[in-house]
Amino acid sequence: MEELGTYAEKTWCPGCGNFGILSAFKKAVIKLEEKGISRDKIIIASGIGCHGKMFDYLNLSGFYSLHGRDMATIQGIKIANPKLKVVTFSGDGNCMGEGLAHTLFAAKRNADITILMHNNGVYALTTGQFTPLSEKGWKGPSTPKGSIEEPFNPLSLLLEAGATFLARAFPAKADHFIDLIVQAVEHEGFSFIEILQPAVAYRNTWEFYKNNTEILKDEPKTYVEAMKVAKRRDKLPIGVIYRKAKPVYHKELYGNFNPTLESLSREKRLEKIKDLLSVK
Ligand SMILES: Cc1ncc(C[n+]2csc(CCOP(=O)(O)OP(=O)(O)O)c2C)c(N)n1
Ligand code: SF4
Ligand SMILES: [Mg+2]
Repeated sequence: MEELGTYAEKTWCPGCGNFGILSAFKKAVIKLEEKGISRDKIIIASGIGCHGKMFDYLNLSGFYSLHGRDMATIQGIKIANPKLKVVTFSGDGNCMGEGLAHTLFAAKRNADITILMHNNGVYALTTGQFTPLSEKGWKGPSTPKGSIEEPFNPLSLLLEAGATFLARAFPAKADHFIDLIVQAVEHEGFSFIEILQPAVAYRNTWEFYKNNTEILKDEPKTYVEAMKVAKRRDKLPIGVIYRKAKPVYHKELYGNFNPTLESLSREKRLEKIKDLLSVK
């Protein structure tokens, strides 16, 4: 566990839900290793925000991306070397605001990536503006009279877009959460976990989620059932909400080819280019 951490000082607020996400992810990496996925094959990325500090605190290879561009970054890494498992830590603003188009298109094409979305319902690092996931009426510095917009529902939105693995997690239910991360990374295709993450400084939701979440007893079997569960609001279901086997983007694109491991020599590339350009 310890060797998965780094020297970087943790600058999250005491009590922040991100601590639980960091600890769960480290434990999930160890479980994945026990299942044969070694840590050098797990590549991480992040967007910009409080969630992005996950990148500083994990001793894993990857790419600290731009705000909203981490979904594109890990898709690029995956198609360059399909042998790798690629995971991004994405904020709700990052994933559903600035980066929404990347997120939706990754789901549409069933890119074989994992998005762990820290849903704190706020642009936390930039001090508390509303995001596309803040509830109507939520008051912050940019919405002093309350947000006048309805939020997106990330799970129903991504289900509609074509996601093949969708789950919701609450870090206080640590073992349950770790198991969901393992399943999401193992899944072949687009996997997404909405993590209910209290941001104590701006939106302290610990008590609310403790009282208003429940572990799903039965995983929905169909798209219609999953949509119903994704839209539930009385109690927020946590667990796997949808899972489906479907061909993945990189295999549809070039079968089992691996551009990194099977790259051609310069001479062979030039030969191919000449061949392509020659008039037949
Ligand atoms: C292109 C671009 N736009 C805006 C910003 C400023 N910015 C940095 S972090 C952030 C908010 C992040 O919110 P979220 O993704 O929800 O992450 P959190 O801090 O809540 O974890 C913004 C708007 C930026 N860095 N880059
Ligand atoms: S501002 Fe919110 S998300 Fe950021 S470290 Fe503090 S509690 Fe955590
Ligand atoms: Mg946020």
